[in-house]
Amino acid sequence: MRKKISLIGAGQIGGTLAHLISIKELADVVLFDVAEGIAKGKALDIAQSTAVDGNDVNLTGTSSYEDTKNSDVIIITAGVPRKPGMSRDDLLEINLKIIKEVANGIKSTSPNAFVICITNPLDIIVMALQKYSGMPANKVVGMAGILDSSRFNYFLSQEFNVPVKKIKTLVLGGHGDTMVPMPNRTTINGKSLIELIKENKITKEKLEDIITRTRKGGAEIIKFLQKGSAFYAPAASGVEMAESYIKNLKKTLPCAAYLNGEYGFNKLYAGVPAIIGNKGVEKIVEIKLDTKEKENFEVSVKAVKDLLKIAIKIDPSLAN
Ligand code: A3D
Repeated sequence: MRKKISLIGAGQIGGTLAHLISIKELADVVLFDVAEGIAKGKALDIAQSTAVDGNDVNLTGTSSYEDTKNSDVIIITAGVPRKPGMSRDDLLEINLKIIKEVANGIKSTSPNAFVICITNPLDIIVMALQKYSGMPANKVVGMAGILDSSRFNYFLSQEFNVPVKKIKTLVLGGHGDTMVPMPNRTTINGKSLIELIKENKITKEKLEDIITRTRKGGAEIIKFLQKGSAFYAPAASGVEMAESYIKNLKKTLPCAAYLNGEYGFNKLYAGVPAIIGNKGVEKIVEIKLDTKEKENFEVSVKAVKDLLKIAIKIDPSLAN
């Protein structure tokens, strides 16, 4: 039987997710949105595109959680995106309310689903989603690290004029301005960035510029678009996580996962490499960080903790 993926939020990312999933024939798709017409309209449009491509999947649109029942995977983008000049954290209050509603909608209808959250501010919203829904922490993850790493990868490919496939990157930490791109773990044609600096193939300053551009990768796109934020690359990243779960690929993917002692942190979500297979997050991969990397990671996690304090002020139940 074909798998079922429900997309909560049928906006820019939700629609793109639906299209990518149908092209890959990964699963049947239910597009859910409070704006029912958008969900139904996009589902119908994409369903008609399957007849062009010959793809064998069903797509439906709805505003009833009943229709998302027994989903294998749920990807959540319900919420409000940033406007120019806004930080991800500015979305906290409104998106917390929305995520509570979503958690109530999915917990009884799809208690066994693998849930991928994309709504910002990511690390706190995924944490709230897990608490509100009571679903197991290994089945509730956030998408951010794949996107941040792919931005770092793309900028490096442009700089070195090397295909993206020849580059391996990793970005850790929270999905915010303190995210931690990892030059020590980044290789281009198998050579580490540190070696490439030594060989004068790139200056430290240029690399710093690329790291800053990666950290501000979302804002750069928002400034161009003026309305809405990035959606193609975020959707592609969400699909990679869903595919690894559905096909039990056990890929190691950077994502916002629940830490229970790993990296020295407890009861907190942060961006780390995690193995995703048919049991959800099967293992958090603990890579040995050097002093500088550890320091940067701690700064990033502190930013997540600070935002959690603000979230607890908004909703004290999140303290438990
Ligand atoms: P957008 O196109 O506005 O779509 C959001 C959709 O959510 C809209 O269609 C709304 O009608 C719908 N919605 C609002 N409230 C509810 C609700 N209670 N239940 C169901 N649906 C609801 O936004 P988007 O798709 O561009 O972005 C969605 C979210 O993803 C935003 O919070 C963005 O900030 C976030 N985002 C995260 C990343 C990460 O890397 C983590 C990247 C890009 C965007």
